[in-house]
Amino acid sequence: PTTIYLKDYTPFGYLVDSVHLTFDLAPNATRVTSRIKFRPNPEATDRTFFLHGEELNLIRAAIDGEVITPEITAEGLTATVPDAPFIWEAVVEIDPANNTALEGLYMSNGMYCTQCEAEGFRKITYYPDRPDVMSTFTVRINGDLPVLLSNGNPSDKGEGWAEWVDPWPKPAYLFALVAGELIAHPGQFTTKSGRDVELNLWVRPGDEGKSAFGMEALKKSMKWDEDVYGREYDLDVFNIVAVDDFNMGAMENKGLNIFNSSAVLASPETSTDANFERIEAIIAHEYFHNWTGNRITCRDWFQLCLKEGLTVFRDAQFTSDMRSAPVKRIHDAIDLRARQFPEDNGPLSHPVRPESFQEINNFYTSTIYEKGAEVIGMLKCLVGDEAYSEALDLYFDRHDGQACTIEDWLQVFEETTGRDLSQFKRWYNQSGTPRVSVAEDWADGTYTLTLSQRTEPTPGQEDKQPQVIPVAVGLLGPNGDEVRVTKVLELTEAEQTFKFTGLAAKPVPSILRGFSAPVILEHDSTNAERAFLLAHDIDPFNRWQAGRSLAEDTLLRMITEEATPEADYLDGLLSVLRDETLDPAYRALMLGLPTQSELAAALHDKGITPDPMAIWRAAETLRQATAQHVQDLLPRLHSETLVDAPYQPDAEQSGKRALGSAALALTSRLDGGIKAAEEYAHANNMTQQLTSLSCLLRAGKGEAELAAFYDQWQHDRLVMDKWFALQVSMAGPETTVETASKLTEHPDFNWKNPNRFRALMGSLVGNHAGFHQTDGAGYALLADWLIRLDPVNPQTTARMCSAFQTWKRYDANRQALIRKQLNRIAETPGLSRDSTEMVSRILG
Ligand code: DPP
Ligand code: ZN
Repeated sequence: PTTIYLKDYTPFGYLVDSVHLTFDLAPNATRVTSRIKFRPNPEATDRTFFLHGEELNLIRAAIDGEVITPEITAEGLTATVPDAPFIWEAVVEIDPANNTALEGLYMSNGMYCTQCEAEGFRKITYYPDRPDVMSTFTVRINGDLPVLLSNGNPSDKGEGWAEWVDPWPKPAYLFALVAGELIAHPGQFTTKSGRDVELNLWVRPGDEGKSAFGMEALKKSMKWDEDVYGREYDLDVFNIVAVDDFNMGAMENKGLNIFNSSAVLASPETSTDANFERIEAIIAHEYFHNWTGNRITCRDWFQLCLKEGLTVFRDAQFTSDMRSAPVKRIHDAIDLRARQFPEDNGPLSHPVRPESFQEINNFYTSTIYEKGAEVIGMLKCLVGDEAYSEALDLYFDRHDGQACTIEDWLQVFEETTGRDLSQFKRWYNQSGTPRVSVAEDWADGTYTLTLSQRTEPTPGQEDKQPQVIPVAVGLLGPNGDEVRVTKVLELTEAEQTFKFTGLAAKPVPSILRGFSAPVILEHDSTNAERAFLLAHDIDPFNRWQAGRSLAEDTLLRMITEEATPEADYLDGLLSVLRDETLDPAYRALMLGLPTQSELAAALHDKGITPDPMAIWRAAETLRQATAQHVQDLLPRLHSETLVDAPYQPDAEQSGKRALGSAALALTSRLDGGIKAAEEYAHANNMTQQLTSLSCLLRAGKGEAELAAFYDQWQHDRLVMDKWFALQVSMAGPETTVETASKLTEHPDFNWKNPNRFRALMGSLVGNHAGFHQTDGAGYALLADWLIRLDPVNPQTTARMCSAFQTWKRYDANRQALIRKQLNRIAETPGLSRDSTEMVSRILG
């Protein structure tokens, strides 16, 4: 496979003035007729006329009306064209019904739909399929289906056809088409300048009851983007369509967002509180792309974080505003550590702006999205809120309608603040998670904090330079009062010293408040200090972090020294749980433990080879000890968290349910699942149903409930995904692989559906001790299925290969077993470019 480099970027030799497309829909032979106005690009020197095109059957091609015979390869075509404006016409035939890769135009349950990001448009017609080529589109759809949708505004329609005009120039990756039997949930929004926008959320018959929440989330997003960023919507209509077979979460196509049905359909009976929150965030995310992504897009795919990092940052701000900011921040930190840190510290490590790739689909990663968002958070922290707003205004003003780079982005900040961001730019270029270590000194009323930073080498980057790290620090006095309020220390050197003078007593520092930078903090503080912060820190993030660090410390000691659970942790937790002034959602988060995979990473960092079974046992023991320690409080937690009102998926109710669920999980460890069975019997929403069922399964019970759940929900694909996932997640280490393997034989295991595949295989990987079963059966099962899925859907396969990215942490036996599976995948004849790249990077 060829490697593409950022440094090789050159503009395309031609500009596109307009695109006209006609689709004659037929499942196995859809005809796409294109008429495209090109003219030479004065900014380009290379005039090669190459159009991308893959898996297309070219019927006819013409330039200025004259039929031509272009030179065709598997990647596209080359033709000789005039050195003046000209009209390109082509007719191609494609086969949506057999498009199982779900890229380009494909079919899902009888519905036609598209996914063009990153490079799917080239499977629809011949085109310069690159984000810096932007054009207006006119689309005519001929098809015998009631609903025919494309981007932009509807311009005309009749029996069996519809025409759409998108007046905003866009790259081809934002093209979309949907045709099917769909039902609209309508809505309306008036923009701040008085433009009326017709909103529709389209679902398949049967899903009508699941569209109201998404519609409300859309309206809230539209309003929020006006209020906070001054961004108004720019078309007469905004359509969202739910599709069952989809590789990603959702897609921001101009005026026609297409969503994985799991990321938009919601009802109290079928969706959990977590589902509702995620849906609200994804609707916002895709809507926000209209400005950060669509109006201002990326020059090339190396700049993907330009739109994704910024849009994730914006959707996180939105969720913080709609719900609880501290809870959102903690969720994001948990998520970053669980998904991005392993990526950044393993063989798949890459910069937020990569410099090369083979398959861009492999770079829709947590690094580009979530670390990309963290980088923006740090920038905002360093320049301040006001300067951030000013810079964003300038960005929107200056770059509207353009395809931009990270340099353009940083430039607006440099201009508005006068700050030199050349060192800050290392956050975009340097991969790996910086580690910040802390040394303290106390003398004569002066507290001295010495911070040092280092980043381990990552593939292709041996030497790391110091980065600008904003470290938010506050100091607490001996009685728990804050003696120095939060201050952002700018760590720019490898080692730097900060002094706090005039203190009456040695303070306790609260470092990296609000998780002010995506780094690993190495601070050898004592558990007494952590317990002190857990009791007194006024920074909600660090208060939670203190509990988390205590939990991690005690778990690591239990694993390596056969220690018993620390009293500091158990007592601290008990006081937090007792404190009814604290948000229930926050208290629920306090009850969380580091994931077993994170503990494996922490052991590996200490030079200890992690034993997944020992980690599992320690986590179980600590859970059991916690249950016993807080036993007397459990009845109160249950009654305090009862929701005596109709179900609402808002922060308040879901916070109560989260704490109630955590309490139920502990109770089930003491009563063997009696209370969980009662709750299951009375459950009237999916959160409750799923929580109580998982408690039962964890207690080794729940067989009857599991069967009843199946009977109740077998008609609902999204709930069935939960049914598959739950069994594998809740299985004990010895039965995980067996359970997963048996479920692959279940008639409802529609493995070609990405959601179902991920529900089962993703849960297998997520069950740490189960997946890492000593004999390698978990690795083999996953590899079997990756090999099977690859020819069908390379994108989903390649992404799941990352399950093996942490393989070098484990013992020689497991390493050998994993390597064997990686080699087996690598040697599969005809393995996709996607999976080939992933496996070879993981093998290193
Ligand atoms: N659909 C993906 C997202 O919104 C890719 N753009 O992040
Ligand atoms: Zn996005």
